[in-house]
Amino acid sequence: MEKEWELFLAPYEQAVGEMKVKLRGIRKQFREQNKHTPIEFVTGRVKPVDSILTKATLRNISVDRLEEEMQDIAGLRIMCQFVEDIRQVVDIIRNRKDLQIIQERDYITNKKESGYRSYHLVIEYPVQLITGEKKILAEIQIRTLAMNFWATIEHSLNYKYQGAFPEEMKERLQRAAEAAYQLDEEMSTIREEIQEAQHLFSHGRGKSKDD
Ligand code: 0O2
Repeated sequence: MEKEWELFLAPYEQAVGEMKVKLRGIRKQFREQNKHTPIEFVTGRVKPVDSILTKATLRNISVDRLEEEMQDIAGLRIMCQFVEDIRQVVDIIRNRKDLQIIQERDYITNKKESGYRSYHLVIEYPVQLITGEKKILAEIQIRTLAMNFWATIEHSLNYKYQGAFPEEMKERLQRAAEAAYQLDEEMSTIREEIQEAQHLFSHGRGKSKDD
């Protein structure tokens, strides 16, 4: 059984690895050209088997339909400094020739009831295997650092409460989401000044090893 899962997940592992390199490459190009990079950092993961099974049960997805119906077995996350950067990242991804966007979910304009905000792209990505090409689905979540802060905390609390938040906690989280939204708004208004400062800073300090 374990071996079967390993084989099933191998193309997803490959896709996540490749996509991380490619998305980090976008950041690198901006840095090399001394431009503000719309990508602050990138993470990626393959959904653990127990989470796949839990989600499959919740959504009534049979195990032999996972490839077609579970869109986030391969997951990438792109963090941006400013809300405006999200649009730019989406445009860059739209123009790529090595993947195809098949769905977009804008939880920024339409935030979730929990307070969750992020821009989701479901893509079809071809991986080259020794048996030939295989197209897999992957989900890219694009969000600001403030949205990510909120989502990370809420996700761990969700784990603790198994989604059944006490009313007070739910309200606190909604208020925190609102505060994160306000922070993004404030940052946007001073964005140009921040960018100018960053430009001066990056010229003065040289490049660090993970730039
Ligand atoms: P993980 O890997 O634990 O993060 P639906 O949930 O029905 O609206 P669907 O098909 O699951 O729709 O896709 P959606 O909503 O576009 O993406 C689901 C993923 O978005 C979740 O993955 C989370 O990563 C993130 N997400 C969505 N809503 C919330 C939220 O309220 N709080 C937080 N913290 N994250 C959210 P999973 O499946 O939870 O897996």
